Amino acid sequence: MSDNKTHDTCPFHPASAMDYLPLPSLRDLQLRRLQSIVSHACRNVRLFRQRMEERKLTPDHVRTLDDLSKLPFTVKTDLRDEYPLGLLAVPMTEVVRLHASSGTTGKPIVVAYTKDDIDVWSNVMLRSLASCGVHAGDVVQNSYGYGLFTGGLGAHYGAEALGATVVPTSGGNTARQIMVLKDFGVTAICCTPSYFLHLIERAAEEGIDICSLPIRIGVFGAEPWTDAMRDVIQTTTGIKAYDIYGLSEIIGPGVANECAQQHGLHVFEDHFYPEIIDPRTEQVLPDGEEGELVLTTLSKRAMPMIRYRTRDITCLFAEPCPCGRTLRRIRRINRRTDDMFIIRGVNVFPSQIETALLNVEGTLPHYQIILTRQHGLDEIEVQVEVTSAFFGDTIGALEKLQHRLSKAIENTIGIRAAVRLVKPQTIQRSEGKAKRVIDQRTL
Ligand code: DLL
Repeated sequence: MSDNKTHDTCPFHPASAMDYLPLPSLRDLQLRRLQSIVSHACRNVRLFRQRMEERKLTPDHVRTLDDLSKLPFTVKTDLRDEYPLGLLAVPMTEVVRLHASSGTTGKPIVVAYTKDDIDVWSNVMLRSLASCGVHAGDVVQNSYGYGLFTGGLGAHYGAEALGATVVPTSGGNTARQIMVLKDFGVTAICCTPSYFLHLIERAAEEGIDICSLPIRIGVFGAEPWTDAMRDVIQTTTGIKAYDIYGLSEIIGPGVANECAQQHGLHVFEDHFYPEIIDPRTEQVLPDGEEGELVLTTLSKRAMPMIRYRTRDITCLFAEPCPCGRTLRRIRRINRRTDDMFIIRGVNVFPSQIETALLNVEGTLPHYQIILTRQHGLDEIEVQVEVTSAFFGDTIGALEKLQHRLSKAIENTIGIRAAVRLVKPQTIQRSEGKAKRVIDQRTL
């Protein structure tokens, strides 16, 4: 990493005190909030009340945090079925904001916030940014999309609450983003990791070396990205790249965030209670075991989510973090139960391919996976950009690289993939979440 930038400790923000709450107080707070939110949801959300009645449960059955495991799950299709606002738990007069997440198919899901919910969101976003080392006086370029997507406004309110200066560039208009990055004294940026890679590339084309700019922090999320991708970003720009996680159904960004250790994301457990379940048996798994993350909102009033199945795969680290936060951490999320594809009977996640590709010298972090079916047989082609230096090399050298990549993928996923090396800038760039897999198989 470049040593042009200082990554020193930053002033402590009082709101971050909740990150260090002694465990007995935290568990006590969680239980009180859980009991209150379950009563609220039971009183005001028909679907939840019905499901509780079917199980012969009342809010009084929640006497300990472990009792949470008796409660019914909520899933994404519940939000679709109740479109737009069937899960609303307060009168519309108390709703100050709606967001929506489009997903890949069909109707969007709509989420609602009261004024207090917006304050909770700003609080967890403030704490997220603070745990990445952002502080008052920082200039934050916010390139998450503003609009129905939660990224833009979520990061905006958090950065303002922290006392930082926000530059609300939103997504897109890359030339203007680069101008802002260069001219406005930007010290931190919020965007998807794939869009930041695009910014790095475009800046380089304009002869701008990000290492020489004051920017020192990136707060990247909304899509999976690997440690290999983090290494690329940190070494080419000298910034520290932090992972931020969240989802619209729970609040937006700010459900969990990395600290300076960059080893797992602390869940803001005073507001979101995490469980890990086996997605098949739906049983709760012990800390450390991998499964599907299930989240319960402990404070959100407009649209409480009880045991929401995120489909994100991770595990909980219960051991204390050297940073001193008492909040449990989740492992970085690079898989969802629904982004796995099956090719010739083998389960594959795009992140496995990303790690294999980026460990081989000469590749760029831009790739796409194309799945086809030819004569009844599934085929996988991985298109990956290679550096101009490599591309200008001899055919022999390119063939060697292709072979090395194909081997690296085979060693990781156990099946052979066709690798197509493409010139820099060939694969379509995204301004928001990158699309890694194109499945052309007709099933
Ligand atoms: O992506 C909220 C967000 C905005 C998070 C900005 C972080 C930064 P949705 O559009 O509802 O909300 O998508 C949520 O995106 O269930 C994950 O599958 C994925 N996701 C979000 N953050 C990460 C991350 C926003 N850091 C879905 N790593 C989630 C991996 C992530 N996947």
